[in-house]
Amino acid sequence: MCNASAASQDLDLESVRGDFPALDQQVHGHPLIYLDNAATSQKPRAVLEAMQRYYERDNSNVHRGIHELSNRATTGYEGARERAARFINAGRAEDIVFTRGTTEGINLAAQAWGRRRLGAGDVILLTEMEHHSNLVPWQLVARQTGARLEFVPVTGDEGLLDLDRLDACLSSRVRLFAFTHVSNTLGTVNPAAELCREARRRGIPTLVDAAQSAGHMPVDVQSLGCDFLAFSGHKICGPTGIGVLFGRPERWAEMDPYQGGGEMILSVGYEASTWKEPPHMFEAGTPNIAGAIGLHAAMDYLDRLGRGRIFEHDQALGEYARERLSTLPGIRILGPPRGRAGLVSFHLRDVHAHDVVTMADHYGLALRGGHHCNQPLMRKLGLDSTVRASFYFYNRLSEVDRLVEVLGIIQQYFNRGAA
Ligand code: C6P
Repeated sequence: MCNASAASQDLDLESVRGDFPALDQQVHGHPLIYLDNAATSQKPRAVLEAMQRYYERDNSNVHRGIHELSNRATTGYEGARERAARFINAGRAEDIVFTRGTTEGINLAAQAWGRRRLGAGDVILLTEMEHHSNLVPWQLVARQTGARLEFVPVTGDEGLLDLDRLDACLSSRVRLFAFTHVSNTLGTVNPAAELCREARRRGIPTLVDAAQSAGHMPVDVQSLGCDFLAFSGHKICGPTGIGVLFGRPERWAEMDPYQGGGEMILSVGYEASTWKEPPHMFEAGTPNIAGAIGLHAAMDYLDRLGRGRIFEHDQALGEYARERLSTLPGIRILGPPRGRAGLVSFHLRDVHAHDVVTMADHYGLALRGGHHCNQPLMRKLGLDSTVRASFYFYNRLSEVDRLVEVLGIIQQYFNRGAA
């Protein structure tokens, strides 16, 4: 039996839940049980209030004016950049570029770095468990440059990277290794530091997709040793439309601008222009100022709770859920039995994932069903969809119990129909 109850007691769950207005509601006559945190997390009052305060008092454009409100907006925006650097131990605020989210961060690296640095015959190494956001941008850049993609295999339902193949995969043709820290479908926590170390030993730059890890565990780019790392604000209690791309100074130095426009330039002529240094070179146009301020509040909030504690709580819920779910007949659970992140993805025999999610919604349960933007992995596993329950620090063990109970009701309903 896992240490689920011990971990839950470490967090003062009731007071934490009280910080999240959205959790306190009924859905279809039942108390909401929000288990779709891998898609997006709920937002604490501290984040909502920080954004409201900004719009009510400081709303202005950044870096343009020298009036009081513009100075306040600039201070808030640049303060968020410094906070983001501390959040992932980046060392320098200049190495933080604000993006719309993980997807844009990876596209930025692919286009601004990959397009300039890759050529025919080069290999971009990914893994078989990548989210479409860490696959399609590399497919695009491969088409543009003549590079090709290769993949570190996934072992099967237990969802681990086949590390015995890593050495062969990291061949002399590899110019970049991009991989997810935590799989949004399998719940696997990849050994990111080890993967970066092996790549670095061979002189290969790395990109870590931290969409599912940054808000759930301590993430330190210096101890990971990665070259790029991307994450989204909305999955870590912040607002939508803001994210972070970290890059090492030597990587920024190898890059062309991503987009052109205001804010990123030094001097513009009719024929040609020059641009600022990173990070501003990569932030064309008016940025998401309120988003950055909300993200700042979210990072403060998470670090007050402690991401180490959050990880323990998430893991305990994930393992408890895996154990309880395995008692259901005809269930196929993906991902490792132990050491998993706080999400469980599964398939129920004879019931389509969309039917499960639709029926569960009538009981107030928010789940996700589908391919979770992991179509090639699903195909490899012989599935077209799974149901996914994904947890965060405000979820309770009793919500897992209710999930299992409702799934039992759904199975009974469909089995009666089939009889
Ligand atoms: N996964 C999920 O329900 P954006 O959309 O840019 O904030 O994040 C993209 C992304 C990248 N990598 C991983 C590992 C992810 O899980 C996600 C988003 C959501 O699982 C939406 S498909």
